[in-house]
Amino acid sequence: MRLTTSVFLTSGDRVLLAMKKRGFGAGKWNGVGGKVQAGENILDAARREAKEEIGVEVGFSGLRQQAVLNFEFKSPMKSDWNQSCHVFVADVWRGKPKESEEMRPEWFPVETLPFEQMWADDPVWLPLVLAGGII
Ligand code: 8WT
Repeated sequence: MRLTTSVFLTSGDRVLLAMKKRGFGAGKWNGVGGKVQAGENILDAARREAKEEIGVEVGFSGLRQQAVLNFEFKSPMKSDWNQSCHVFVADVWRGKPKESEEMRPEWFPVETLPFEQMWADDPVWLPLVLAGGII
């Protein structure tokens, strides 16, 4: 199964989500992240995607891994979408989140997340992760 990462920056009671502007998941608010490349470890992938997608540098020590989520598509035609997604939360980073060609970042209060414009699975696990839970 494909390895992916998802990183959520938090600041007090707010979380940074990013609107995916194109490709897989376009039109949804998401963490930043994506596919782990060949020869790359998961932490390096998480840091690379944060830099590429919103221009922030997250140190290794700032990234807390809080979930591993296995997304399995039941349709054989979509089995290449299956992914093992490693979820990180970071409250320390360098730089101001900025828009890229792929992502438009925005802060949301953790109590009012825009679930109607997010993946259907997010309400199941994201509040638990943002409350500090390990999944
Ligand atoms: C999610 C990123 C995803 N769910 N919550 C995702 N964040 C249902 S498949 C799926 N990518 N892919």
